[in-house]
Amino acid sequence: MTVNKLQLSEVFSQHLDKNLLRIAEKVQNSERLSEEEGVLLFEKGELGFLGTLANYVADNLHHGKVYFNRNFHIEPTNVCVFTCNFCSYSRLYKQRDDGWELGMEQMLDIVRKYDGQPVTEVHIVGGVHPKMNLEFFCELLTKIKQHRPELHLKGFTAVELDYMFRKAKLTTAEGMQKLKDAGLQSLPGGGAEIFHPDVRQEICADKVDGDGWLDIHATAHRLGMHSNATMLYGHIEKYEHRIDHMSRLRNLQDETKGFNCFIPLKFRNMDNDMSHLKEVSIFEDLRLYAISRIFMDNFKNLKAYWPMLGRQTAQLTLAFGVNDLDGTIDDTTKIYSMAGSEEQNPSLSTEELCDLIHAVGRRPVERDTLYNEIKEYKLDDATVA
Ligand code: V47
Ligand code: SF4
Repeated sequence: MTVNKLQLSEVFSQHLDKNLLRIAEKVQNSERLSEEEGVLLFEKGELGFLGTLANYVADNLHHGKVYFNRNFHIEPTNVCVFTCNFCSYSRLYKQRDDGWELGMEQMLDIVRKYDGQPVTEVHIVGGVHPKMNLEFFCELLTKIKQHRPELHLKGFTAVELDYMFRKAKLTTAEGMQKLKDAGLQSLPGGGAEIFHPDVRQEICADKVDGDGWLDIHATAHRLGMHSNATMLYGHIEKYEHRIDHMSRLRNLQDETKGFNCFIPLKFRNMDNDMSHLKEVSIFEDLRLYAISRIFMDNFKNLKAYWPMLGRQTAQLTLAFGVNDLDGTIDDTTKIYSMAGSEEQNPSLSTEELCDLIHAVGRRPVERDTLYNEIKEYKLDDATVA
């Protein structure tokens, strides 16, 4: 017997939980999901169902385009005054012989290494060193801008900024303005972890709290800067905490429209104080990316950070709502290799990134930090520099 389309949709709607069906209708009508609906998706949404909805949202927004940028990182130090339990990267000041502390010239040498190469962004992020202060970083930004004015300077998590501003005895707005005047253009999304105090208290009690993180980003947005937002998932948090986190970001985005993208970061368990926790499965990663795409309706871009997920899982996320793979990186970050990622020396050429995206039927597009399109790479492009 042949089953016509009408019968199939009837079968489908009988099989689906009524509330999930209602969510699918809301997504189709571009209606915002409530926090309860977000939690329900985590509790009951099957992978295929979530993927279909997330793809629907992403395709409407991006028409198969997947963004990447050409960037490199500077990690000034891994010495840190804080003691986040999930961190495999940091060393306390008294153990600094076991870590690294780059001087001004060493960091400028990293910038000079890219002279003549078509990178558009430097991402500066590291531990919170008690002796690297606001003045030091303003000097660094000024010198990078003098050397290469067109390079976009994205730097410093809200955790680093909170410490820098407090030490300089400045308000957030005053401190941010100083960095902006020195050349800082946007903020990365790190330090957000999970905002809810019940979880934050257990995993990173001593650094800026959720409200403080949001306030720093709101201040940057009000000064005309853009920023990213992350969420560290897959440790002790519950579904409710994930949705609470996303909801707070969604609310701030309604107010300021200053976030460029949302980046879920998977907890990796090597060599840290939470190593006893198992990492979540790739299946759960994909569900989370899909739900993020469905729930975060005012975030245009959803990024899978491939050095943390591994390039194959990152490629899979492209079928679950992701439209951005970050950048070429060129082996300039250690945060995830030290936490046990399969990417021990993360670096992808533009050609490799484009191949990875083409292989799943998507359209690779190079972007700048603010998501202005630079170039689409077609399958038959002979050379990709
Ligand atoms: O805040 C630390 C995370 C973040 C672990 O904005 C860990 O474009 C997993 O935020 N397992 C810093 N995650 C990095 C970051 C980032 C990365 C890439 C792009 C952007 C962007 C921002 O790394 C920290 C923390 O959430 N992290 N340790 C770990 N063991
Ligand atoms: Fe320091 Fe950041 Fe590591 Fe926390 S996650 S210990 S703030 S480097």
